[in-house]
Amino acid sequence: MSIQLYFNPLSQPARAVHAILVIGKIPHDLHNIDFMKQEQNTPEYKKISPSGNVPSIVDGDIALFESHTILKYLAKKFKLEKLYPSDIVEQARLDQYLDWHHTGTRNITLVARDFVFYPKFLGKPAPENKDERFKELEWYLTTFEEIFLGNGKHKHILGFDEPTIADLSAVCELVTLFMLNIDLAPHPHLHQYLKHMLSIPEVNQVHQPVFGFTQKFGENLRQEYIDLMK
Ligand SMILES: N[C@@H](CCC(=O)N[C@@H](CS)C(=O)NCC(=O)O)C(=O)O
Repeated sequence: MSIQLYFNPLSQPARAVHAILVIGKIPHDLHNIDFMKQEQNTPEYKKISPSGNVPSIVDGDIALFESHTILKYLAKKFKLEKLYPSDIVEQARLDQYLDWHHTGTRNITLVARDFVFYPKFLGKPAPENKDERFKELEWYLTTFEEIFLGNGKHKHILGFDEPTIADLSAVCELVTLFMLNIDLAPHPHLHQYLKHMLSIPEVNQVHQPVFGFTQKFGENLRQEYIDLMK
């Protein structure tokens, strides 16, 4: 039976789940949830995802929301050992990133939401603490490079030989930097990491819609980002 994925291609966590389905060659059907039509808040959808968020999946009798829960479930169910090893120590190491992500890397989207998406598409004024929020974001980017990329020593998060679900979650979030147009020059390890992750065909594939969106709506896009969106 195919996995039913409820998603939106512009959603970072939804792309991460889409990526594991494609990488793992897991049979699946995609159901686009249109935020403009508020489809995430219908009573019918909330039976699947009570939080009213994407991604969510239905697998036979079970419905799940929260991307990291779904990524772990799919990796375990389909024995995608490299993406989420069965060894509990390796799992715990990856869980460190997955937990940190929600209040760490995820800040990229929160800043983009408040300073780009809401003002641009909903006409909502941007908060006044722009300098503070961008400074805080810089701190998270530096911390990501230091702790999780070992300041360039690691090709993948925490030095795993192959990409893991931590990398899938991270790269989907990092791509939102493009809309923020943040200068990557002070973050060479992050730049290198993005280049590598986006060269993985399946990861690149699930990003094509968001690349189209970014090229259409991104303002004064930096050449480094244009080069990454191939
Ligand atoms: N922690 C959740 C975050 C999910 C989330 O924030 N999804 C957003 C899209 S990126 C959403 O569905 N938003 C619906 C809304 O804002 O109404 C996860 O990792 O799955």
